[in-house]
Amino acid sequence: MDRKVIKELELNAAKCRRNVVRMVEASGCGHLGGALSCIDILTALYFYKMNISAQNPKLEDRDRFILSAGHKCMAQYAVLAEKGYFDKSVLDTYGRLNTKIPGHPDMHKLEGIEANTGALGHGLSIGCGMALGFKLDKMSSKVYVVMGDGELAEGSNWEAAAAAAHHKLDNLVVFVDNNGLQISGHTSDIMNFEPIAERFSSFGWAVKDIDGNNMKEIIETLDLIPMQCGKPTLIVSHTIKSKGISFAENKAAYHYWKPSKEELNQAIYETETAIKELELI
Ligand SMILES: Cc1ncc(C[n+]2csc(CCOP(=O)(O)OP(=O)(O)O)c2C)c(N)n1
Ligand SMILES: [Mg+2]
Repeated sequence: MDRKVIKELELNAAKCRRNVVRMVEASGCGHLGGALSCIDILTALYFYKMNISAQNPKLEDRDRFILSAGHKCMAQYAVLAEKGYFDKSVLDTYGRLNTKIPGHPDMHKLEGIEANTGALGHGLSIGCGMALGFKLDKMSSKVYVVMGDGELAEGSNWEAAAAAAHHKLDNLVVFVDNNGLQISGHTSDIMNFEPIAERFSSFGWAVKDIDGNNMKEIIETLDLIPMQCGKPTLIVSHTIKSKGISFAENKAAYHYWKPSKEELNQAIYETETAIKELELI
């Protein structure tokens, strides 16, 4: 793997982390933790893997991305802005009345959003339907879904997991952003779904565990897809909630962040320093 490609993607992810902090700065609050744990995955998908076009967001044979855990949407807005889907000044309207970028993604408000999400447990079913439709229409489009580990507690996911295997949806790729935390604590204490990979494997999926904050590992995994012909792919991505902001990492309290001035300044400093360090390499 070309080191330059990885560095460029890491720099994009760093810029996206700064975009997330910018949104919180503008609105005063936001779902920080889950956005920052999955942002490396979204960066890799949008900048490296998916067949999409910011200039032509409705490209017929585009790949589809569904953020099933819709509260992580600052990550998607950050990446879409960096890709040029909209002007970065829109980031400063996050969460405001009539904004294009509300607290959960709305396909009727923003180009690039393929499904409305926020109520957990629906993105996988939507993704299955899309992937099955592409198969029936003999289209090459792939469907990528990002879910949370806490989200796995929604029973609808398991119906979708069975259907995806039954219909041999090898054009469906799912990342579980396995940061170990959900809204109010450790996922293992609230509703344990470990071992996640083994459970999906028993449903007939091709599975892999990765470090979901390691760009090289994400890219190398994306290069393997589809991992098995005739099977949907599940990538259990071990991540750190609030990754990139030292005082917030791995703490359930930063699921939703309403920063003090000091915390905000520290987060701006850390995310800008990360960009500068990567630009020097
Ligand atoms: C159906 C439904 N129930 C509850 C919620 C409230 N809720 C929002 S985020 C969240 C935790 C999700 O945890 P996880 O999937 O691990 O995502 P992370 O917090 O790690 O980003 C919950 C329970 C919701 N959005 N939808
Ligand atoms: Mg989680």
